[in-house]
Amino acid sequence: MTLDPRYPIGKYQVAPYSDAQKVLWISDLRHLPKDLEMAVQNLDKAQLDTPYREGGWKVQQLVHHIADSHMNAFARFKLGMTEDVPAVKAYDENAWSQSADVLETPINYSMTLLHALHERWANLLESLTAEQWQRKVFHPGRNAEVSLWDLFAVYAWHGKHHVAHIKTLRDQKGW
Ligand code: NI
Repeated sequence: MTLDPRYPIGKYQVAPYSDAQKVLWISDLRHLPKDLEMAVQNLDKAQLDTPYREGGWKVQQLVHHIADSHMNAFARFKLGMTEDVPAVKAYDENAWSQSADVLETPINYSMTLLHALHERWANLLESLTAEQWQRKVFHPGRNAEVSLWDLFAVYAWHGKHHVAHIKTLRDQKGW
């Protein structure tokens, strides 16, 4: 079997709502900043400027991308909680990943951001009732209404997906 280097842990999977699944995903979300911090530990500038695969983003971009993505995600959850099926905003993640803040800001700033953001986000998600998990947003990228639960499936996976990119690169390079 050939592994697609873009998907080291596979694509995200939806799962039926359950308390057990929720506890697991919230735990993944809470631990993501620490997991990411460990994945980038002791990487120097040249290593951070290495693409995780040919034609892919550099480690530097991956870290800032997770922050960009999860700031948008947090806003989507808050909108979904407080408005009736709000349209959420799509964004051009490739364009965002080419801007100066991503290319030049040391990654520890996004690490700090992610530690704070994930604490807020996990606390928000822990407060949701089973009914609130079924609240919906309109996702223009999918042209469909998506429940907060199904949205969560994406983000519980998303951080681990990018951490796996970094870990795979380190394994391949022997770093
Ligand atoms: Ni991503």
